[in-house]
Amino acid sequence: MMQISFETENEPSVHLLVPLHFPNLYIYEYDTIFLFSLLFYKAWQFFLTMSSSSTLVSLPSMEPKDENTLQRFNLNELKRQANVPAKFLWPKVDLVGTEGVFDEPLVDLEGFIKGDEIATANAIDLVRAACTTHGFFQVINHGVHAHLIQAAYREIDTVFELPFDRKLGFEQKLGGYAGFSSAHAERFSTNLPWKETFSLGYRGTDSDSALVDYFTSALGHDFENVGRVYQKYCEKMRELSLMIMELLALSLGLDGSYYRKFFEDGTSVMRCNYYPPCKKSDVTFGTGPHCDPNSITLVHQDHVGGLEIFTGDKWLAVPPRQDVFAVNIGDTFMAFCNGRYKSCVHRAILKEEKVRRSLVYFVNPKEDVVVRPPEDLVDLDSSRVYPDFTWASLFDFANNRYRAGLQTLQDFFPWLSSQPKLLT
Ligand SMILES: O=C(O)CCC(=O)C(=O)O
Repeated sequence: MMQISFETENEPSVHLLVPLHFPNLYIYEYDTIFLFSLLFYKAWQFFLTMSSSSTLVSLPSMEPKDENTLQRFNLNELKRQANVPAKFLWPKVDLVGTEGVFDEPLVDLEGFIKGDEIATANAIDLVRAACTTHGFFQVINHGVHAHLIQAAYREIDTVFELPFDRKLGFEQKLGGYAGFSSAHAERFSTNLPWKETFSLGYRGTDSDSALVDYFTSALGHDFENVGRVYQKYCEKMRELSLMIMELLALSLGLDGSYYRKFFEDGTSVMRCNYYPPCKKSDVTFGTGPHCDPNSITLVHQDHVGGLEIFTGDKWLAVPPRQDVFAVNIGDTFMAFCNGRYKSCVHRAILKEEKVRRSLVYFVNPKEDVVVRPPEDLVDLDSSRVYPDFTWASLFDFANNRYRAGLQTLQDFFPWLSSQPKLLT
């Protein structure tokens, strides 16, 4: 289930409870007839918006505020308190409990890497089944050394352990994506995630010392080794992501090299998540339910566990394994394959007593790449599920004008059609 909020200047804020993928509508708070009329009106507005580039568009999930009016929260102090500030409380509709454990087979990459045909065919079948059902699978024997993964956790811990004021000194700026963030409170003021993050951009074509330079300029020479480790880690994530792009292409019946070309010089974002313990873990989230706007995401979670995916109308816990990477399909890949694969709905829950960490690598195409499915994936009746867009325009929307959630693409296209300069 998810909550859709409509808010315009002339209308009250109205909330509809909509099961994911919209098979039915359930309603609360307002009179049924009024709501269905409003829904019809909204659908009509949406239609008009899609057909006219001059229509003004309201952005239901948009919440950026003036940076100076937003509060900052030091979670390492707040974690000791029995209650959490109201801004961290999530609406009841989102607080659905975990209903099982995700136990689909792991995708073994060893045979694929070595060129073994049977192992590759097996991997392709697993990927196709997972991506058409929920957009999530886990890979093993991926070629990323356990020591490197452990070093990545250890090194970023030294950043999270810095005094709060020092971390605020390299806080993520509005409109930017790199730096420190506590609860994304520099951007949002409600439904805050209970976590600290440190993010950086990575482009495979940059110099071999780009991340060393980044860390030393943000934090000083004591942090050179953090830069070295993340330089190596991101290189490995890039290699792995290109391998997965190949597997995804094959699983869609395309030439294995089809998607690689869009991602070889893309700017990916590495985000390290640090989730302090939370005494109110039943009413808060580490990361709330959402789909990633980017193409695919490679996630490593530490031994504590907390990653969950939504599939078969249930939230399932993904048991942590130190030897696997989880792969989420994101909105952009969903568009790249004409909706054949689903963008994965996922979240991260908190522990009352334990710190949890995860390493998340968001894979993006080059900014000016036009996201368009290959002809082979456009059905016989020529239906395109999504119009063309550039990654730069979706990134601008999702990062600067909107709060990415469960329906980012649905809200993005009306906005895009109101921006003639951005239309491809
Ligand atoms: O921490 C996790 O396991 C997932 C985090 C996530 O989905 C995110 O940072 O967008």
